[in-house]
Amino acid sequence: MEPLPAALIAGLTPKDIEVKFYDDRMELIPFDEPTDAVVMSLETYTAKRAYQIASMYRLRNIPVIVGGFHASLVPDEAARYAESVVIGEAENIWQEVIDDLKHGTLKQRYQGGRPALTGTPVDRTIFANKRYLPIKLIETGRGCKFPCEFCSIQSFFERTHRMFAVDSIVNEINSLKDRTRIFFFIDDNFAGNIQQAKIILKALIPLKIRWVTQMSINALHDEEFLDLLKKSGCKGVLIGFESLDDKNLKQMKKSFNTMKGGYQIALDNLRKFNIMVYGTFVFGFEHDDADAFDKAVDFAIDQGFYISAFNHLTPFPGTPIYHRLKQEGRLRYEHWWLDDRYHYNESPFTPYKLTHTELTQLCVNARKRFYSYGSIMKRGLSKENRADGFMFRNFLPINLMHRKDVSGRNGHPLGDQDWQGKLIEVS
Ligand code: B12
Ligand code: SF4
Repeated sequence: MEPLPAALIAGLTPKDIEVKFYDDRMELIPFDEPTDAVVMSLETYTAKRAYQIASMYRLRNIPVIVGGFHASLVPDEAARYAESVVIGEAENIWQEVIDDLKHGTLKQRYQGGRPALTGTPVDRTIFANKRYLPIKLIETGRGCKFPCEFCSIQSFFERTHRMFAVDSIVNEINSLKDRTRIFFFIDDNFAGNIQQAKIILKALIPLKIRWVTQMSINALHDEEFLDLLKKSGCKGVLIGFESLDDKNLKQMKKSFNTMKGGYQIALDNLRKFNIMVYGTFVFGFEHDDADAFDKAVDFAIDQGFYISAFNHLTPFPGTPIYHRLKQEGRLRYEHWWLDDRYHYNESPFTPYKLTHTELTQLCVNARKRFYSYGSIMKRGLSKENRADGFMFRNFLPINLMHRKDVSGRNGHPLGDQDWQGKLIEVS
């Protein structure tokens, strides 16, 4: 998918500055190309690769500026590999960074604020001639007020939630909708403010678009909201179920998941509107034993989820769970995202009732069962998944793609394993 942070930074950059964008996932970076500065957005899974890239530019004395979730949550680490670290949101601070860069006075740290979300300067022209999925990413809000212990969002946004101005959302969609089959509203929680979301939904109805998003389950108890969701063209929602065990939910501070009678009632409410569900589950919490996986897969198949994710808990740095697992002595590698011994899909911590290898394997088994041909057939024939022609046509390709990825990333290193260089710190 098109990476929105890059388009946003490009859009914020004054027009007298020439911007070139390279997507390291799909093209080679021409490290010899002349440039005055290099800018990167860091997530925890991409941090190691970003530091490798920064080291390549350090050899040429070109300043590297980083921002994003990972850089904001562990700025001291990021500052070891980048001349300048921007903490938080870019909008209110980027102009100052550029001015300092022009005057040779780049600071080591900048603190972004909480910009008013009145409009979005996203510049998607940087994606021209690159082959991305035909889905457009749109922000309609930022953050989430819930306190889930494992989630980077509550750490980064400090449990705040804001929505973009309705006009700016409508204008952005209108400028893209002729070239777009489906939109992905990438909000952390589209239902973070249900009353405000209803205003946006009403404004979307005349646009006649298809869209999907992610939201917390409490919204499924509001019938008016669900009705508007349907009328506005929403085809599917990602919902973080995480666990079927109340004790786990309580410990991860996500007990609100089972409010008003629990999952079954919430899903029955949604089912009336034929909106598909992407259900996500996380394993390795204190009360998870080997049975937890089959229970979750049975549930996901019985509910006819369009797709589902079964992942091990990941202690992202800067989250409360990272600190708790560290205190409990459960982290197998303190900085797993940089540790050469750590690989994709491996549990970076020692779980409670399972070994770390069992946790990894049981997640793979769960995915295998959920994406087995029998399960795909059963779910594909369910009423909700057949209700919409567009979603039904895509059901099989999307499920087969996930089937291929059941263990596809297992054992892959983080960063580029063929990279021959050495990480070079800022001196
Ligand atoms: C869309 C999305 C995806 C898409 C990817 C889309 C793509 N283009 O490739 C999909 C669904 C594929 C995906 C996958 C994953 N994702 Co994801 N994803 C998101 C989501 C919802 C939106 C990202 C986005 O575009 N935001 C809009 C931009 C504009 O916002 P932003 O990145 O926050 O940028 C702002 C600031 O951070 C800052 N900023 C950012 N970069 C920079 C750079 C500079 C220089 C500056 C100055 C400022 C700056 O300014 C921006 C504007 O204010 C975020 C949540 C979120 N709110 O961002 C999670 C999120 C980034 N994903 C996350 C995760 C965990 C994953 C997965 C690992 C999940 C999994 N188990 O497989 C995978 C793998 C990702 C990987 N890199 O390997 C986590 C990352 C946590 C972390 N600590 O790194 C997030 C934060 C969600 C969460 N709940 O914690 N994801
Ligand atoms: S509801 Fe979702 S986005 Fe909000 S804190 Fe919990 S996991 Fe994160």
